[in-house]
Amino acid sequence: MTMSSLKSHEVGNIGVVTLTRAHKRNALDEAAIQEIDDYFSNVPSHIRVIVMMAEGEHFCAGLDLKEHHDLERGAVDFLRVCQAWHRAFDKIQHGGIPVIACLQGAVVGGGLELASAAHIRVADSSTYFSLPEGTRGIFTGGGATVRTARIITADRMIEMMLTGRVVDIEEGHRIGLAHYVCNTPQNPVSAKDFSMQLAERIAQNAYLSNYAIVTSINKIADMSATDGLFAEGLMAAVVQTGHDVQSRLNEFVTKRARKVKPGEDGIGQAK
Ligand code: 1HE
Repeated sequence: MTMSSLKSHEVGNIGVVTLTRAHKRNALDEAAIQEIDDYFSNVPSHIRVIVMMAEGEHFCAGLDLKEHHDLERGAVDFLRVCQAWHRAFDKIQHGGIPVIACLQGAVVGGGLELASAAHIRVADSSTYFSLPEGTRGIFTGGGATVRTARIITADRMIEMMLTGRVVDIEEGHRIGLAHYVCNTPQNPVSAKDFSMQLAERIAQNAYLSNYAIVTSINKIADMSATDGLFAEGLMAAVVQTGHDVQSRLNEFVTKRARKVKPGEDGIGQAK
């Protein structure tokens, strides 16, 4: 499917959605946010994992500053913009399907908010991060205060926003903005290939386990400990009755399952 800022295709049971406004560094205007919302609202039922990538040298330059400038939005207009971003990115984070963001170049402002909604971030070595809102006279509005702060801590986010500095890939990896770094001497595979390999691997997990992982852990983090433990038990009870649990356990019992040992996880050097 091709829209004005997005295109999508499928590789087996993996959905690939690509930002296609590279000439504007994949800046997100109102149409792009609506297209992201549309894609994640209508994921076909056979899709098990989604890889979100971007054309060009930069993943995403954040809010479309030209549109924002030209529209001269008032407070309520911009509140509505933020709510549209929140709706779209909530569908990424809480849609029940694992989403891998494949990053390169600038992942800045709203681009970092978009990446923060994904469950796994795989970065090319060219990737860098920034929250330059302060220097533009605006504030984050696409969920960074909730999602990015949870990843890097509120303390680090405040420092990044006050200075507007660029966080390079080494620091970004260390503080959790990227889970994996690709295209390095240790991990020469491209971020796109690595993302697809991870997607194939994750697609082999039990569907219900993946659903529980991507929907319940973030929700439980918002709950009290008492509510969280209860919700965890309920979620586990549902997952445990999934149709392929017995066959997976049988693989272990009959010594056919892969053992959990260092060097045998098949993930390689990108961690
Ligand atoms: C844009 C945008 C944009 C590029 N909105 N048009 N985000 C920022 O503050 C980042 C602003 N962008 C940049 O710092 C640079 O463009 C990049 C480092 C990302 C890339 O640099 P470069 O040299 O490769 O490209 P360029 O020449 O700066 O830009 C190419 C074109 O993309 C150019 O348009 P053209 O018509 O002159 O060719 C740029 O104007 C356009 N472009 N970035 C609109 N962001 C819900 S609140 C979220 C708040 C935020 O996201 S704040 C962060 C905003």
